[in-house]
Amino acid sequence: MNGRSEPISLLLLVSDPEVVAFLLRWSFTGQQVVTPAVDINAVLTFTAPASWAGQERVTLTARDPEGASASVAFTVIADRRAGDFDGNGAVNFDDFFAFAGAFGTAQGQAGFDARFDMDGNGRVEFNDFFVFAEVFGHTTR
Ligand SMILES: [Ca+2]
Ligand SMILES: [Ca+2]
Repeated sequence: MNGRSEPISLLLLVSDPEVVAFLLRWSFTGQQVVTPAVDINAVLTFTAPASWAGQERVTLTARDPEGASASVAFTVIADRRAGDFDGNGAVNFDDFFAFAGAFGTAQGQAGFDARFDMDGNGRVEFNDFFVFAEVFGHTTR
């Protein structure tokens, strides 16, 4: 992410079409580095320092004037270069094979490489694969 995410229309997430978007109050929990913002058209963007690489789980809550609320959680991944393990500018099968070679390793074991531990929990496992799958196909230049 180059500082700012793709805009996300929250109208797609609102289940009550009778509620006009600008009557909803949006609030966020869980964010630390990223800054979520919702504009008057209920379009959500996340901003973060361009140098930041990582991910955060942000929960968005919409509250309507009657006090009903709904929440949705996002995982914000701030670095699209994540997953380009060989640094060739694309997240493709070569990276997948590198990832697959490290799959199942844990910190301290032979073959462990922190680059493949995409969620930073010390093990290369399915959660990391899901993160990788999300960036698969991206190009970085
Ligand atoms: Ca690559
Ligand atoms: Ca992991």
